[in-house]
Amino acid sequence: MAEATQIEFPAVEEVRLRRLAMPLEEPIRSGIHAIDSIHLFTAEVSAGGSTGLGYAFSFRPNEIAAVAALGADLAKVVMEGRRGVRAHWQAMWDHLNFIGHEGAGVMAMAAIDTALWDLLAREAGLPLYRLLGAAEPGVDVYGAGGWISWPVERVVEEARSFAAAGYRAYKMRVGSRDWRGDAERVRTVREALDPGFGLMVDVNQAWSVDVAMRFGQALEEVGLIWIEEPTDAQDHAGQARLARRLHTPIAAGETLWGRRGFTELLAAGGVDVVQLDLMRCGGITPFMAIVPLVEATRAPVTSHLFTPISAHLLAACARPYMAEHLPSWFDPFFAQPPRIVDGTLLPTEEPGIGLELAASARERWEVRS
Ligand code: SMN
Ligand code: MG
Repeated sequence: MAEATQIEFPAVEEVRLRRLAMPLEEPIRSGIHAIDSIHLFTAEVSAGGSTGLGYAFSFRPNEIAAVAALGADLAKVVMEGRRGVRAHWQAMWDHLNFIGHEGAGVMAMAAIDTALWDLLAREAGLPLYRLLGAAEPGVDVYGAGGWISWPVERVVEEARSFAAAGYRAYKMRVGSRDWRGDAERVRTVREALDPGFGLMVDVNQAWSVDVAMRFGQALEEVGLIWIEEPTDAQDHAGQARLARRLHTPIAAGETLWGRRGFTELLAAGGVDVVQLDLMRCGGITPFMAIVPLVEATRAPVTSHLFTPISAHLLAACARPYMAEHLPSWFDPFFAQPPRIVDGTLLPTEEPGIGLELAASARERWEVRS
């Protein structure tokens, strides 16, 4: 019998919050986003000689400033006294009651909750996936990009670069005003790739159900892995209708907040692939509580961005689907890129999550207020 690991979860001694702002080399567009910079809010929680790290992100400086402002209040909450990780989460959740359980406050608590789980795993001397009860880590990974603002030739080039790097699939953006033109772009990319390499599209909620239906019907023969967020993320009935009527799977969930968001989605009929976003879920604590709700419907779970953390979380799922990686956005912030071997995303085997802010990122992009 192995010795029980006594995890005396220590009282939090320090919470270090940072904001970083990384300009993109060129602005890009999705169906609803115009993005020229990536803004990170990070939380480093120290106790017992270890430090855990979590983060949240946005595209506008004032949004991440709002996250950081509420994060400063939540840092005081976790410093109030010694609690377990879930008790810290509940204390932060209760603290946000007045201002609300969606938006900036939930993003801030997600970063702190992630840091607490990282800290707990480090204190236990285990990679997070083992602490979450997973045995065999490793999940297929797909590359994300293919922006609407790019010429299709550039989308083809990026898709081919992910395929050459061993990724299993590639997600490109559609969602322009010209759905037929988008369909042509998808056919062009599909024809340029080996048949065995997967292709999915992300509408980012830009279309009506009717336009998404026409687009999906026009591309049924292409064999897309999924059509992501085809319409308004809160139109669960519309998404369910698309999922019933189209052969191509419908993926959604990244824009939903917490357990309530997913219970509403599933109650309305759900979609074929359910995508969880770590910061909108509210952190690892609710993420791992939402997964069983989804798996009870037999829908596979995929995780939106947060690639190095998703490697641990998806390993702990019964039916994990592919993880997403958008290297150009997040890899420059951290000391190590995610471990991807032959198209499989692997979590670190070191204690914790394996995230560490890169000194170069702090020097170049830290916002010092
Ligand atoms: C996405 C996420 C964040 C910004 C733009 C686009 C997209 C994805 O929804 O799934 O990566
Ligand atoms: Mg998406």
